[in-house]
Amino acid sequence: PLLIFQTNSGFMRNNFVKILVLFLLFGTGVSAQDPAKTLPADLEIPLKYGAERLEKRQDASMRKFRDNRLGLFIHWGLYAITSGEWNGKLYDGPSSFLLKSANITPKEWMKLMDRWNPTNFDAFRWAQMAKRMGVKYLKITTKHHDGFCLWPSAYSKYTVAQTPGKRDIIGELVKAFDAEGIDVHLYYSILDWSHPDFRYSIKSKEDSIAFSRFLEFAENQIKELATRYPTVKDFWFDGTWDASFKENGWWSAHIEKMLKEMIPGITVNSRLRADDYGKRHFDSNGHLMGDYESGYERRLPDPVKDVGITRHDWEGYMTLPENQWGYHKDWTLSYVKTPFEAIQRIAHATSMGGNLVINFGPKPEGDFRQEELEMADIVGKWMKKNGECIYGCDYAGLAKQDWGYYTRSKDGTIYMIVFNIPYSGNLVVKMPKGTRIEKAILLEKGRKVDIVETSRDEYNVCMPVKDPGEPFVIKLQIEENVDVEDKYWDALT
Ligand code: JFZ
Repeated sequence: PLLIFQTNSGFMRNNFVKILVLFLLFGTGVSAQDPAKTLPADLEIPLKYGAERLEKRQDASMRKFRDNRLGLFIHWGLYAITSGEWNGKLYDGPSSFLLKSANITPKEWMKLMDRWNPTNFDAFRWAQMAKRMGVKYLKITTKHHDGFCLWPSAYSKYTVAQTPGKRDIIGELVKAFDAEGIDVHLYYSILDWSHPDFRYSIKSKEDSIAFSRFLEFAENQIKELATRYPTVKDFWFDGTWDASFKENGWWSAHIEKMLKEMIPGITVNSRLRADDYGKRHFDSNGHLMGDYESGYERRLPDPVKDVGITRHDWEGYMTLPENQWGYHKDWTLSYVKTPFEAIQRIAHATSMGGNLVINFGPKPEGDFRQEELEMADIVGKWMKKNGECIYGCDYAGLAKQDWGYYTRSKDGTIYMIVFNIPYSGNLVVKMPKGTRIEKAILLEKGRKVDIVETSRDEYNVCMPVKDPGEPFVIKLQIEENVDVEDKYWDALT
């Protein structure tokens, strides 16, 4: 019936049916849908503001973004001062949402600017910590939802320039991280709680006019950031889930284009984007918008069910306590992840072709808390020893096994990142037909590990007797295009 409709009906009706099909296929869910669900080309609807391309970007900047694999997120702003507390009451939600959860007016909130004076802030010390941690890029909040800007924006009165601290935090960070060879990515929230022209939805002509002014303001700020800090490698947009924004998909496409003209090679996250029909991240035809999917937040794709995501670049985000981005004075309110859990997420992300970004929320004076320094230290030590299985590595195309995660380097080496050792001591590896494991080596010690072929294309990699006490890596050298010899176990009986 669909085909008859398509050949006999007019354009509008034709598209109506397609949209109906799209709706049935994708529903209205937002981010991180199953990316394997794309449409037969003849069912696609024409989009002016949809995906720019169907394949991964393969230029040098995108390859650098991908090879980086591990990043550091920093959420810093006035919420570090309140640190989850208002009028003697402690709020257990994200400290960066205090304005909302404690019902504070923007005017009252911005009085905190008088107390912004991070005397201990030293961008070079931050960059050195990042270097020790082994992160290859920094994502820094230029402006979070409250509207306070960490750079002296000419378009807002709520900026560092109007505080006792005065210093251009973004400028100092870009300089220090550039000097350490760590890429800088700028976070920018479109959602703005203190701008009078911001609207959640457009209900009247006045709303429409105000929101147009708001989009002009945001564009000016984005342009200003790209002009002031032209060495940055990425813009990461947030706060794009409201109806007002979704109705203006054209603007998100325009901003992506503008940034790519201003800074050649720049990457932009999918969360910036909405299409002609207000569909976010993935357009109405199921194609990824922006350069990488940024919907994996505080969770990661399932290693078995979600392998479809390996067709895209993506980035996942992890907070130390549950959903705590900015500094919160009380970390007993939720579980706090340990460094080994962070390392597991790093391995998990790389094994599925994604990046992982670990979030820190510095104190108002500019210091990191003890737990963060410890995280940086342990992750950094592990990355120093084992980084070769993460940086520049990707999805290996092998079936997930219980002991941990596979990654593959550009030269075809397979890495086994081991988190669980079975009682048998044997780590099972299933290789594709026509390949053979030539050699297994403990990455850290360079020592050979025994391998036994247990049935066709299946091996036991025999665990070293001594437990290394931390996640460890075995390197597999693979021989490809092997002639398959007949063996007695080929018989099925
Ligand atoms: C947003 C912010 O609200 C939060 O403060 C932080 O900056 C984070 C990086 O981004 O929070 C989100 C955004 C998207 C989802 C969840 C939380 N999501 O898509 O599931």
